Amino acid sequence: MRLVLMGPPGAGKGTQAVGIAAALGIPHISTGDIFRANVSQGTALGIEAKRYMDAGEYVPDGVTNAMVRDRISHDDARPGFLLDGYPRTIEQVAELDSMLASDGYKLTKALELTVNVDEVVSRLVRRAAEQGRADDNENVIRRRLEVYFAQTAPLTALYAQRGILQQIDGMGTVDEVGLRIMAALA
Ligand code: B4P
Repeated sequence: MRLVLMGPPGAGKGTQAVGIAAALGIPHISTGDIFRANVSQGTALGIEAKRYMDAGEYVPDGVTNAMVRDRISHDDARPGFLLDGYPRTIEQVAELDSMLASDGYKLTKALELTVNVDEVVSRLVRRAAEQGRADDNENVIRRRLEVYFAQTAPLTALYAQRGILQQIDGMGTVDEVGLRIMAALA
């Protein structure tokens, strides 16, 4: 299975991806997690990514694409993978297609978690209080949502045209959403 998990910030991508990847025995590859690990280690990639993340903007495609190309070339990703938060732009979609095509593969499914805006804002505000993530303050959350709706939401139409989009209701408890996802993948 070669899967992508999409949805606005706070939709539950990172939350659900852990369980899906474990159930399917494939690695969970989160571009946000890789950026945050680099930020905390103070690498050159982390220093560059932090500028964009703290402002709620996307890290430039060139940087993100190279990072994903490298990650999915690792042995553990040969049988399949779950990409969480990638692709987020048209250029990333094209780049992912080319990464897969060079090995003779295609995406199996694009899963989109749908949630209303009030719910995602309240989840992220709650996470800000619990974890203090730098990009979870209210102004940055608003900007992340704008960027998502301008640049990423339209991508789901591309996957719908290909017949691989599966929309999943992301409202409800973590367990309820998880059961819906596993039913969609069965
Ligand atoms: P991400 O790390 O992907 O952050 P996110 O969109 O906010 O989603 P996340 O996975 O963390 O949260 P989730 O919805 O699971 O990206 C961060 C930044 O990295 C981006 O803004 C960008 O700058 C950069 N970046 C990443 N990928 C990029 C790319 N491809 N191109 C360019 N830049 C990129 O959960 C949110 C909260 O909701 C959690 O606290 C969770 O506990 C809670 N929650 C989840 N499900 C719930 C439920 N059912 N009920 C109640 N709470 C729930």
